[in-house]
Parts: sequence; structure tokens; C-alpha cells
Amino acid sequence: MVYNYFGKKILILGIGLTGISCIHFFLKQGIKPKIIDESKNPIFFIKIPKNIEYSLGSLEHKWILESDLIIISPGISSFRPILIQARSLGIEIISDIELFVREISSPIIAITGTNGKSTVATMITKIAKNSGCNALLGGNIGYPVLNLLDKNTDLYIIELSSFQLENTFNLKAKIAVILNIHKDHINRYPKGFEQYKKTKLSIYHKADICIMNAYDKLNDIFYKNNQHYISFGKKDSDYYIKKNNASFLFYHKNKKILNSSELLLSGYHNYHNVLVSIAIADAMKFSRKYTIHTLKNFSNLPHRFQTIQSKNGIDWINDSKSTNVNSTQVALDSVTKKKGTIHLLLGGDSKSGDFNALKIYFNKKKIKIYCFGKDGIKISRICKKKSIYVEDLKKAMTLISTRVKSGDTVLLSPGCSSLDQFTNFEERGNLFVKLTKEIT
Ligand code: UMA
Ligand code: ADP
Repeated sequence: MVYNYFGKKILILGIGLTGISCIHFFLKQGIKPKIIDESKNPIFFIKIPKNIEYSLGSLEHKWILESDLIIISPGISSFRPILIQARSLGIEIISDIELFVREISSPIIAITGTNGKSTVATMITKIAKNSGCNALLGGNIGYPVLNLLDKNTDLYIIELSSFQLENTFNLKAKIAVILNIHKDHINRYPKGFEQYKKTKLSIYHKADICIMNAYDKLNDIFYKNNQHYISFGKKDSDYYIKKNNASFLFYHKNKKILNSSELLLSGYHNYHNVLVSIAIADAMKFSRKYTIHTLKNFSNLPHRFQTIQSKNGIDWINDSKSTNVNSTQVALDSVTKKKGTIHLLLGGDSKSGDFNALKIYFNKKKIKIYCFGKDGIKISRICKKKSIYVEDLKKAMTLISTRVKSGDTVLLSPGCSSLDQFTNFEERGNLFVKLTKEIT
């Protein structure tokens, strides 16, 4: 189906990466959209092309109810009353992903999940490229999909958030993957976790092949018996991992593929990322030789459990991309063998996450917890004896510098969004790296 937007009143909500990419998409077709942002001073304001009508400061705008088509940025909740009203009037509200999938003919690998999306999307892009496939990567990873459109490609690899999936209706992925589903973004879903989960599951609806984590308990018989579904994780899955002395072995249907000791990556969660990347690459029929070679040489992306410095017997680890409780859990799992004290930096905007899940780690470990940011005080109450509230990351690091000794680990794995005090997780991680260098 060819979509024609000519003659429609088009409105874009949000002047961020997504909004700007949408403006250019329409301008290339000779269509001038309008644009609204709730901020009086949006960061991307200077990127608005000339002659585009914009309105700043509020979403409550008559433009919304006058439009034929609204493109909503993922940061804006779909459940805002004005948008519910617009939908009830028959006004179409879609994501930039929906615009994108209406345009393309090359296949898509679509990847979602609570954690690991960027890691797996990057792994599979590298595998594809090393296999001679002209693949492009975009989406939630930080590169709007509409900016990929002009280029010739064999394959699109798209990282998708639940926010983007909410307003995407015609995604027909060649391969759709849900890496895992844990509690996150609960503040954005009026009906809670089940609604978040249902949104993630929509990635499978029209997909040719669905890859799923056996631990996610999406366990309808439908999934189990459907030949289009490939599972990973558990022992009876198509792809699984088995402990073998000090390392782990990777299997596909009883056939050994790889030993974790051959990888640069560490951490059990990363072994799952490797496993699912093998499953995706096999489904794409890429040669195993290139897949394994790529994975053996893959190291952690910046801000994902990255050891910044190991000096004077102290490890400094930047895991700023940990924006929910589960990613902090896996970080704490990855430091179990450390003998000294863990100095954990936790805090930011918790997005209504339940930090009680960390209690078990706090009780067992030699740990000091430095809680900062918007929800720092609330989080510090989980384990009062071991926690201290500090206003911000800088103050926390100053305090740590006076307490840390040889054998200890300093871990920034905040389990929260950074947006209360930083522009993004990169800025938070970069500050940690800078302060680490100053201290050491
Ligand atoms: N805005 C409003 N009202 C709101 C929220 C935002 O008017 O209620 C305005 C802001 O003032 C700002 C603009 O919207 O000017 C920003 O839009 P946005 O928040 O949708 O951000 P973009 O710059 O368009 O980036 C988005 C994704 N951001 C979010 O989902 C919050 C980026 O993911 C993504 O990389 C980019 O599109 C390209 O696809 C970031 C993210 O934090 C990395 N994602 C979440 C996550 O990974 O957990 C889902
Ligand atoms: P996403 O794009 O989904 O946010 P990233 O690959 O950027 O995922 O990693 C985000 C955080 O989650 C980091 O703290 C990282 O260490 C952790 N992480 C990576 N893979 C997994 C996984 N499979 N399960 C749980 N946590 C993970």
C-alpha cells in the first residue's frame, strides 16, 4: 500500500530527535507539518527548519483536535487526555516507526526488551556487516529510523522501545525479538506492568519469525508449538547455556557452539545477549563462522558495565545505562566475586520502579549505598543501615573518595533514568568517568 499524506493536516508532537526527523520526512515530500513541544525551550529548537509553524509550552492546543494525522514522539505519553480525545474523534496518532515501516521494502530485524536492546542490536549489526550484508541500525538506540530511509540497504536492524511500539501498527518484521521483560516505565502505563508487557508483545504480531526468552513466561501453548517461534534461555529451549566448571557452554539443540571463555564479554546477562544474537544470525542464515568470530571480538558498549579504571586495587565501573532495577541486579550479580566493599551509586528518576528487589543483595553483600537525585531519599529507605542520601553524583563521589580502599569496587549502576539531573545517561556516565579520573 502506498501512503499519501498530501492534503492532510499533519502535526508532530515533540521537537527532539524524533520530531526533527519527522519534519524532514514530510518536507522531502513537499508537505509542511506543524509542530508542538511542551517545553518553552526545547533543546532541538534551533534545528526546526524555517517556515515551519510551531507552538511551545503546552500540549493542550487546538491544533491537536484540528489535525488529520499526529506523529507522537516516544517521550510523550499516548495516554494524555487530549490525545485520548483526539483518537475518539478519529484522528490518527502514530509513531515515527509506523511512518518508516509504511515506506520500506527491505527486511527488518526488530529488537525490543527491557534490557540488552542496544547491545544485541549492535552485535547483530556487526555480524550482518561481517557476513557481507549491507545492514543499517537505528531506532531507540539514538538514531531515528526515518533518517535511515534514503540509503540503500539489504536489512534494517531496529531497536524498539515500548513507547515506540505503542503507536506502531504495520510493523511486519522478518525477525522479531523480545530479549526479556522486567518491570520498567511503570509510571507511563496506567494499567501497570501487564500493559507494558502487552505493548512489548505487539512486536510479534505480524512477524515471520519470533525469538523469545523462555524465562519471560509468555508461555501460551500457541508460542510453544508454533514453528515460527524460536526460544532461548532455558535448558529445553532451542538455544541455551550450560555451566561447565568455571565457564559456560552455548548450545543449539544439543550441539555445542561456543565456550564463554572464548569471549571478551563477561557477565551472565551478556552470555544471554550472545546466545540470542546467535539465534538471530542463524534465523538470518548468516554463516556461523562470521557470527562466532564477531561475537568473540565484541566488547561492552560504553556506559554498559564498563571498567573505567583498575588502580591501587580498586575497580571503578561505569554502568550508567542501568536505568531500571533489573539492570542493577545484573550488575550486582556481576560483582559477586569481589572481596572488598562495593560502593554502589544508585538514584535518579526511579520511574516508580520497586527497589525492594535489591534488598536481598544489600543484605548479603559488603556494600555501601550512595543514593542521589530525585528519588534518592526514597531509595535510601530500602536499606537504611547501609545507605546514605547525597544530593548528586558529584557529592557522592567526593564522599566515596574519602572511604574507598584497596580491594573495593565503585559501581555506578543507578537503576534510574538520568533525566532528573542530566540530559541523558551518557552525560551521567561521562561525569562519573571524569570524577573517577580526578580521584584516581
Ligand atoms: N516532550 C514533551 N512532552 C513530554 C515529553 C517530551 O513535549 O511529555 C518534548 C521534550 O520537551 C523534547 C521532545 O519532546 O523537546 C523530546 O522527545 P522525546 O523525549 O521523544 O525524545 P527524542 O529526542 O525524540 O528521542 C527519542 C527517544 N526518547 C525517548 O523515548 C524518551 C530516544 O530514546 C531515541 O533514541 C530517539 O527517539 C530516536 O528514536 C532514548 C530513551 O531514553 C535513548 N529511550 C527510553 C529507554 O531506552 O529507556 C525508552
Ligand atoms: P537497552 O538498550 O535495552 O537499554 P543496553 O544494552 O544498553 O540495553 O544495556 C542497558 C543496561 O542493561 C546496562 O546496565 C547493561 O549492563 C544491562 N544489560 C545488558 N544486557 C542485559 C540483559 N540481557 N539482561 C539484563 N540487563 C542487561
